Amino acid sequence: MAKPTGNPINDELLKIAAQNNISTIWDRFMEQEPHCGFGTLGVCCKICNLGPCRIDPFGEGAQKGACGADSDTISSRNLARNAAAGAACHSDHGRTMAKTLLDVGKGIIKDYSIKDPAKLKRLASEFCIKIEDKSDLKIAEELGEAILKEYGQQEGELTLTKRAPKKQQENWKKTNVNPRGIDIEVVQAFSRTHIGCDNEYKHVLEAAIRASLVDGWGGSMIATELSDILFGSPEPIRAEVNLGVLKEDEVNILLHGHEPLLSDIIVTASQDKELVELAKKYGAKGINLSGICCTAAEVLMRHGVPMAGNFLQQELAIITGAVEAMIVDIQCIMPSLSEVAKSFHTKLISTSPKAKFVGMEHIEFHEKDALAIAKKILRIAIENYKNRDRSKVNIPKEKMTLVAGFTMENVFYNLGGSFRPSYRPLNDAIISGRIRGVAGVVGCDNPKNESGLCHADMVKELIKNDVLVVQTGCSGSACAKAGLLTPEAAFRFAGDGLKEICETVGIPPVLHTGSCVDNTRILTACCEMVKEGGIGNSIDELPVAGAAPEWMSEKAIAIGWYFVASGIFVVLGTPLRVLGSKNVTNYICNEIEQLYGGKWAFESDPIKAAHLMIGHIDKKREALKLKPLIYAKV
Ligand code: MSK
Repeated sequence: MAKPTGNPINDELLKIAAQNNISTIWDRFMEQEPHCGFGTLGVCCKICNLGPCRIDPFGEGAQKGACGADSDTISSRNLARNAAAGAACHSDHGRTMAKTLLDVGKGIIKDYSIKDPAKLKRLASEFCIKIEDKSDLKIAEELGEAILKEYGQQEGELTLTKRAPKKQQENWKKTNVNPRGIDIEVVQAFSRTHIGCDNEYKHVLEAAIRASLVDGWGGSMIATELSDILFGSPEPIRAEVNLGVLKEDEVNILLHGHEPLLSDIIVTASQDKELVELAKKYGAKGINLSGICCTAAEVLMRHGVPMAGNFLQQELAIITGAVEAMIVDIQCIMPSLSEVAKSFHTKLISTSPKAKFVGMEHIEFHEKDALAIAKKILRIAIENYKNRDRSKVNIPKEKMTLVAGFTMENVFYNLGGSFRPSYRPLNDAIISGRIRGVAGVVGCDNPKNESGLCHADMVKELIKNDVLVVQTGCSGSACAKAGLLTPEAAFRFAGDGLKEICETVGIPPVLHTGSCVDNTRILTACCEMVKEGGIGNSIDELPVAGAAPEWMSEKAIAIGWYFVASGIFVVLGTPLRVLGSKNVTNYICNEIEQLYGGKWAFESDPIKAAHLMIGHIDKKREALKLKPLIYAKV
């Protein structure tokens, strides 16, 4: 019996899964319980073949691994490796975008173009590229080269770290974590944590921080910037979310994964008259695209493509029996999908040279032939419509509207209205006590929690207390499903101060800012808030906080680390696997604040976690001597 998901739609589809002996993530999760205590506490070491070794957390059994590593070394090494893997994943995504920009600039790739030339020029200037009278393509070529060079750079510093306030840059230099190049920091996190290398836990964690900073201020930030340049910067857009976006009478195609290169061109290809006609020939009314995971966020933000669901719903989407094809690239794609799909007609198509999946058809995607490959994949999906077994179709009715597409350029432009496009109105709203502060609530969903509820409960509590919330990833879709991402949500859920601002500007109290890599939009927003003035001279002085209530991926660890090292208080719903080491836990949850201004906290109750964040925001307001909240309740 699967664990209750806290979501009636999921529960209905899980009943169908159970009737058909289909195993889902909730079943497999239950089979893993009780989870290994050593692994959970971070005191299991599998790094070399002396082991696996484990430390007895109660102090009765072994206190050292065979090589002599203690719980401090083991847990910090594990954590550093997790962060490096997360950073590698995002940075490789950014690398693909940079290589594409370069090849677009050189004219080798023709199916993409420069959609935001103003942003191209702004970013090129940051990389010290002279604009002069160069064409957009020439600038793109030079920018692509400059960025790729930074991936391999051996010394110096990353260009985009210069966006950070002076104090953050000084903190990184003082503590010797200023990242030199993207690849070197990821590689070094692995080399330093090899058997017999770095074993002083604070020094090991320097490697975790360096690797994470190259994610936040390097690979991920590059991925976001280049996506905007190549696919267009998002603008606020209304769309729909939840499995109810699937259609009974259309060819349903799910776009799942992370890199927007394929998904964006599929949106273009899906409008091809010939393909639409082909769909009609097979008896469908049209082609219905929708997204899962962060690919959903990418095509939602730029094209208004509906979001079918978040990470935990990928198997359930197939169980609706109404999906002709699920097209995947990289990250967060469950290996179980092919097993689930055996009971239905859904075709699973993997596309990335970086990831193949057992049981999936692989049609490799190459940017040079982007449109042709996209059309080929769509054709396969359309031709599969005739195989849909109507007796197996169970599309849930539920869907919700949302407004997404907020970026750090347009969101506060919205706050300022067309006459005052700057961060001044946001800062003024915080100074005057209408908005208490800003919280980023981001990250995955996890069967350890009641699916999505932690996100929604935490966010409701925050906005009730006048905290403006910004979101990315699966957290964004969880809250969208709960109806929190519409301007109307301000009237139902927000405190009076936040409500007043949302009403004036016409924005939701919860702003969806994109995919996992787009967490860097939140970093950029913090830099802009500091620049605008009046609420702190560095990121750590701002009345802001972050949370990932249901995190699960290694990318979440890298994201959390780059926020902490940039001065932000980050609360996780389940702890990092360090609790087996008192020293490491104390270091990252307390001492580290002295070095960076940010720190970690762990709290599973979303309401209590929200109040940890509110308490932190209030502490910052007090330090800044800001006015009391206009409509204070708490
Ligand atoms: S998709 S990393 S489950 S947010 Fe980015 Fe969602 Fe987490 Fe994957």
